[in-house]
Amino acid sequence: MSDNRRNFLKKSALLGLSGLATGLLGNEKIAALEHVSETFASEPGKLSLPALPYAYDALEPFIDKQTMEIHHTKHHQAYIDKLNSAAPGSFDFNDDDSTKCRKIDTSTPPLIRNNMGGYFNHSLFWPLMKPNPDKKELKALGKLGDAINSNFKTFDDFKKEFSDKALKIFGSGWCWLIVDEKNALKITTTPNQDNPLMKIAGDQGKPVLCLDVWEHAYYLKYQNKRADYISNWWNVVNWEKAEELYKHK
Ligand code: MN3
Repeated sequence: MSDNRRNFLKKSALLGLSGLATGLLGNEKIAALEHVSETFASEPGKLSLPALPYAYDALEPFIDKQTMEIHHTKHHQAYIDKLNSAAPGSFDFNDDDSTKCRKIDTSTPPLIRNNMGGYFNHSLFWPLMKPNPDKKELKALGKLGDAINSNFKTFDDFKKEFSDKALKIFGSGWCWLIVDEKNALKITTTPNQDNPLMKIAGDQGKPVLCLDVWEHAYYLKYQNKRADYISNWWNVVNWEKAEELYKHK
């Protein structure tokens, strides 16, 4: 079928439906229904896609525009849609996001565990990156910088350990810098969309920095070269945001 023909049929169907609805309900009620559907979209407690704090092409050339756009509007959105469609009662939408993660244990249904992780991890990942055109802020300074130096000897030692662990994740997962219960910094990894707040995590703690090493995060630009993606990602880390997360640990 040609595009013109398809569009014509689509328009006809829409006109037919709205005409039928107008006939049955009148224009005022149609407007009221539209209002209801808007209300549903922003229903309190339901999750919505956080805006990206920069343009899709802002992290070029290290992370490409197409990857950012698909990653944000398709992958991140899909986790949110699946979570919002979870059966009523299976999930408390009124908890804050960290608490939602902290409640996840071995008895949590996979739909909740995977999609809550997907929603939370990406919501954290976006603001932990930013364009750094002047290359002035490519390492942690302040309190986090001091803590990294005392926990890992030097910033380069930290970077090497983080990169190595991210590279070695088998399949899909995330690499994290966390503050553990003893107030120490630790680098850890989680499979799939798990995160260190969850009860099921091997190393539990509060995230300070995270890196998505699912292939969808880099494959369009880097194909199988995960190591190149990781080494380029250091150019777009938002250390101010990491410092903020560390101070509010
Ligand atoms: Mn991802």
